[in-house]
Amino acid sequence: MLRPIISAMLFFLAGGFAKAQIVTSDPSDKMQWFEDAKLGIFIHWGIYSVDGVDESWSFHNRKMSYADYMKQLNGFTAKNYNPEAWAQLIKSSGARYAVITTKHHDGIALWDTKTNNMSTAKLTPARRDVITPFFAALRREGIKAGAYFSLLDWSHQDYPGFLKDSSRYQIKNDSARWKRYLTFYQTQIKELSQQFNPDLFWFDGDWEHSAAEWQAKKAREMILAHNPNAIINGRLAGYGDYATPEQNFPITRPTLQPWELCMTSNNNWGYHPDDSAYKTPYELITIFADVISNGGNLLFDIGPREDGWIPTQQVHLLNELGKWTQKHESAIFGTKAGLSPGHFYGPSTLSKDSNTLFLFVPAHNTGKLVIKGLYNTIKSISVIGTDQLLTHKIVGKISWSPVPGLVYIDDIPEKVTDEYMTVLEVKLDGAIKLYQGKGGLTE
Ligand code: FHN
Repeated sequence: MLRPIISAMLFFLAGGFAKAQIVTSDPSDKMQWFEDAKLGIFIHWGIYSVDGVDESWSFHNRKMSYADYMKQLNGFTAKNYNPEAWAQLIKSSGARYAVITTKHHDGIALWDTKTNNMSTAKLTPARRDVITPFFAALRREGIKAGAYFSLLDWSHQDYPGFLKDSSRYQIKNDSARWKRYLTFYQTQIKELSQQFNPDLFWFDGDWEHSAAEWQAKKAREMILAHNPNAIINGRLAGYGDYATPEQNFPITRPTLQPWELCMTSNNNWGYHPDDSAYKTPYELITIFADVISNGGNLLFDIGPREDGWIPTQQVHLLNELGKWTQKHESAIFGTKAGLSPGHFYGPSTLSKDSNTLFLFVPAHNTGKLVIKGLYNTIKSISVIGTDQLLTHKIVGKISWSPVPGLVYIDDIPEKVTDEYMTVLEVKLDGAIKLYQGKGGLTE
């Protein structure tokens, strides 16, 4: 069976980079692991982590000169890099996949590309390809491996863009030069395919050109010719498999499924020692719950230092997240999007057979919870990770009306609440059935 072909679908998200759509004719189940994964860890690592400046954007935005930016090549050592420890940390967070920057917009490849000398292997004291050992470590841990790749390359002499508000040339005036660039980036994609066979290609930087200019269809086909199961994110100018909002939480549930929200742990993607605006574990966990409640995945970013050390605050966030995901595994993995807004004030998920509803309640909230429009009979309500059962009552059910009453769940004893988010398991008498009428008694 082939996945349906849905082409030219765009959705726009306030404040985020705008496009995503689905175009696919690949094996029908190739998205399954991704839909079940729920959590991925994003890693922005590159020479920008030497001085702790904005990844690539610092020279592009003229915050520093290109020459000074490139001096960071001399400081990228990877001397404390322990890919196995990274993979274990990722695993312990509960994440099922990881995505690492194999090349950001600055054009410095983290693998030993044969296309030019712009790599950590050729130009930095690290003198090595840092991607191979990481992918191997991830796979040993059973974690899917994703390759972030910037289509645009502000360092490449044949790429039109360089510094903000300027360009090397216009494609229409020098198509031969642009063709050389296309060959270059497509050769790099082939290298990534052949050397690493990524489970996920995570493109970025498509916004500077159209799908036709990028030859996006060809790039997609090249990847799938090598591995028909490879997943491609929604930033290949219209030729990806899923939507990728960034930083901004979609206010309305994305209609295009699956989707993935990528988000920083502080306010930067890469290592930025001057940025202490870290999310708290509570914020991270409530955001994560909100994402899965809406049927998405969270791709949560960390930015290691040039030597491979991961900032303590980021390790702390992943550890706390890990404790929570482990405790609430049944409510997260193997579930699907929960109740649509209006039925419950908060995130929720549903077991795949829809017989169990999971309700996510912010820390220390012991107050009465209400479910609206539930036709089912509740068999039991328990607090995950404890032996606590909760009682409930139905309010306002008229015997002769088909409209269900309101379900009031009795207080959660303080002693069984979770430090971050308590999760209730609500077992139903069958697949969930919801009333979505306007409130009339005979509807
Ligand atoms: O410009 C990049 C940015 O540096 C970062 O890599 C993020 C991650 O999604 N993507 C781009 C902006 O959309």
